[in-house]
Amino acid sequence: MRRGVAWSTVIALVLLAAPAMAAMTIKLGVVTKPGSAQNIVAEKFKALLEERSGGDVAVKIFHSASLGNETEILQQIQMGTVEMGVITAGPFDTFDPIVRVVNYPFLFKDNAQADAVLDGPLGQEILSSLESSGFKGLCFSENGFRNLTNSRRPVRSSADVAGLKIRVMASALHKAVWQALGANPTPMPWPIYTELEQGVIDGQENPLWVLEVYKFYEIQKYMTMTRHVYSPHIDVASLKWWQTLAPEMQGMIETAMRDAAVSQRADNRAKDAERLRLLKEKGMQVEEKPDIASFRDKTAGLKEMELYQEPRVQALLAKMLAATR
Ligand code: EAX
Repeated sequence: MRRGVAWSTVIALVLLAAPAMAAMTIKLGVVTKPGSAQNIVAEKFKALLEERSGGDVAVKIFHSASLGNETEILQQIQMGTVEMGVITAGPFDTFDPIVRVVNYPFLFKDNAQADAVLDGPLGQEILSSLESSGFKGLCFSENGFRNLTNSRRPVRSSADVAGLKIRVMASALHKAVWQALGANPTPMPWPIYTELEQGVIDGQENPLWVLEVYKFYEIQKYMTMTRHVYSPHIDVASLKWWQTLAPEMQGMIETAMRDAAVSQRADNRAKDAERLRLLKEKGMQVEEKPDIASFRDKTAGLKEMELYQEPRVQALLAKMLAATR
């Protein structure tokens, strides 16, 4: 008898403690690990949406490449087997060349300008364009401005880049940028610690948070603050899945993702000064004032290249350049 009472109490408590059963679970993929920029967006989005939907919607985050690399996550989103993703803009350019416009070297002069353009009508043109390749583009969060690191030598001007083996994302544009700079660019999906450690590649380029979260200060002695490309994430949903949702649900998801993105961008920027301090303390030799003109000169011809020749891509690049000059 005593046992029976105890069990029913336990069952009642378990039922009370169990969260309301979600009516829908959204699978969301990011390639990077907890603590990364993508994961911070994903976790904020999850918290906001689960709370605002009163538990009707659950978000399950797949991180650390558990769904594959960024190109593979995007393929699954296209097919609708994964509903959402927070994905670096770079690898999108094999799906839609319009994305090369945001990754154009030295396009944005600072964070405020990137926000103004990407949150405005020009950013919207990119998000809308993605529908033709099966993505519902929701908004932009950020990786941030990308800087060059390498294990070989200090780099002050573009001449010092000559011959360095630099890992680049799966993006024709990023490859072209480093070719123009005289490096030997090698496309490779994330993560790349082992390849750097073993010397398969000499260097890579990414924002400051990556060097901290992935401990690249252990294996990359030199950093140059090139800020050559502003690297957003594009926060997307599967268009196929999106079209099955009621307008209220679409609105709730869209707002939660936008709020998550705005909060992550602020968080990322607020941490940069401390990260720079930490990286120096860990022994990285940092060139804070490189000869940016030498990098700009060598990449100035990119807009004339085949990469940008599709008329709608060229037209948007011209508008972007006008809006940022
Ligand atoms: O955060 O592959 C890359 O270099 C990306 O920047 C990746 O998201 C690392």
